[in-house]
Amino acid sequence: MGAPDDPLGSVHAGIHVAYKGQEPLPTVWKVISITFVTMSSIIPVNLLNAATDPSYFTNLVETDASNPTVISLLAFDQSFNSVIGDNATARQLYSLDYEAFHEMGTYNKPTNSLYVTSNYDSLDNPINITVIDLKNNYSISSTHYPDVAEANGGTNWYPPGFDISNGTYPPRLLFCDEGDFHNYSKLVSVDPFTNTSEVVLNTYLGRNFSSINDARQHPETGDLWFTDARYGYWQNFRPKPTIPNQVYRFTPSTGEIAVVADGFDESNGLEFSPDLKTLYVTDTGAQHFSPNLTRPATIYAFDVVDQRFLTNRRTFAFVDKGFPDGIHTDTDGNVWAGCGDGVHVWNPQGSLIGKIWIGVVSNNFAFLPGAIMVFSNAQLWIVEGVEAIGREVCRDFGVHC
Ligand SMILES: *[C@@H]1O[C@H](CO)[C@@H](O)[C@H](O)[C@H]1NC(C)=O
Ligand SMILES: *[C@@H]1O[C@H](CO)[C@@H](O)[C@H](O)[C@H]1NC(C)=O
Ligand SMILES: *[C@@H]1O[C@H](CO)[C@@H](O)[C@H](O)[C@H]1NC(C)=O
Ligand SMILES: *[C@@H]1O[C@H](CO)[C@@H](O)[C@H](O)[C@H]1NC(C)=O
Ligand SMILES: *[C@@H]1O[C@H](CO)[C@@H](O)[C@H](O)[C@H]1NC(C)=O
Ligand SMILES: *[C@@H]1O[C@H](CO)[C@@H](O)[C@H](O)[C@H]1NC(C)=O
Ligand SMILES: *[C@@H]1O[C@H](CO)[C@@H](O)[C@H](O)[C@H]1NC(C)=O
Ligand SMILES: CC(=O)N[C@H]1CO[C@H](CO)[C@@H](O)[C@@H]1O
Repeated sequence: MGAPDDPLGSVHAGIHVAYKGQEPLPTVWKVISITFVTMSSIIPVNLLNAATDPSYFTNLVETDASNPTVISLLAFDQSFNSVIGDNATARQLYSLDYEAFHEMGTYNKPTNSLYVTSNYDSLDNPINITVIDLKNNYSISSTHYPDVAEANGGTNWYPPGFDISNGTYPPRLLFCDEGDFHNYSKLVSVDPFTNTSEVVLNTYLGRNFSSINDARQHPETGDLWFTDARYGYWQNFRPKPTIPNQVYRFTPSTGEIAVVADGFDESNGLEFSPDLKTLYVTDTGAQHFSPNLTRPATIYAFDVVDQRFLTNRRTFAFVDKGFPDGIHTDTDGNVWAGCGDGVHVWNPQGSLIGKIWIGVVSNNFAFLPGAIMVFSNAQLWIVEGVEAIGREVCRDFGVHC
């Protein structure tokens, strides 16, 4: 793990692995390295120079992709300084020998922890839920929950009957389970305080989903909006798909389910604008588990009509590096997505205004009050002193914004 000659020092932390179900709860203590990398101030990008110099960005910032330790804030537009915060700083929290930090990144107030899914490894080593304890120096542990086979994205979950908008924090997490050769792909509700779970949805009226990828709950209707893609099939842990890649809307109180958008290569992340009038959907078609750069690496925007339908599909952004995966908006309507070299940020008009650059893939990230945690699989990074406020942060953390 950490380089033996690590000049920045390292600490030892314990990782507690709790496997649920019939199995006992083995505890595995591992030595990990926590490296602190202080960041440079915001680096301005000269777009006119970049327009005629294909190597401009290679020369601007670089990192060792096999052991990334650099994190930079790149301003493609001056407005990025006030969005990220003039005094924002960033550091690496973890560099592990397995990919603990991949997707989700949902906060649960009763446990004061952030829930992150690990990357897929093998059927013998199923995807972990990595629990980051925010009250205890970001210490991490790995766990599995009943009924959750191979989790990917997810969100906070207010079951029917809970008042979503009254500031009561959600007691449950919703996991998008990609499934495997035996288990359905499904939405599973988990109470991380009691470690109990409940299957919310595992079929489209009798037909199987392929690999449910990510979900959001509409904060006014309570409907779950989610995407389905083929990654379990591409990664050889799901059967051949029998349904297109689509966006669905599910009403948990009645069981009604509808397809609201199709025509994707790989429908992946999704997120509402803060005024709930726009839905953004990322298409990661450029990656089927072999990359193909002529397929989509695109964020599409739709108008949300009557809180139920999508119209006016348009190309919001095409990313210059990798593909846009997990996506979140802030309270000013800026759109943030995990991409091939870090987190990219667009204003609501679709102009790229900045990047949290790490030089390697970031599949997702999470807004905390005044901070952003960036997931790059084996590494976890934090940007502190952030001005932008995540769309759901005030509600989820129960803080006044
Ligand atoms: C940033 O730091 C400078 C110098 O310490 C300080 O004057 C300024 O108020 C800070 N800005 C914010 C937004 O905190
Ligand atoms: C789950 O976590 C344990 C350590 O806590 C690690 O050994 C294992 O490889 C992880 N599995 C995955 C798929 O990340
Ligand atoms: C948190 O971790 C840092 C880095 O190892 C250490 O300096 C600090 O004392 C820790 N704080 C607590 C409260 O454990
Ligand atoms: C919010 O709504 C829930 C469920 O309706 C209720 O139990 C709770 O007391 C409410 N909280 C506040 C602060 O109004
Ligand atoms: C649907 O998935 C279940 C659970 O994996 C499986 O038993 C069933 O055969 C699948 N149905 C079809 C039509 O593929
Ligand atoms: C739930 O699991 C966590 C580990 O993720 C453990 O710390 C906690 O004690 C468990 N709670 C119960 C009620 O079993
Ligand atoms: C890349 O994808 C395009 C569009 O699907 C396809 O026509 C092309 O054959 C693919 N190229 C390779 C090398 O697979
Ligand atoms: C997490 C989970 O529900 N896993 C199940 C997958 O399917 C096998 C075979 O039916 C079960 O034994 C597992 O419990």
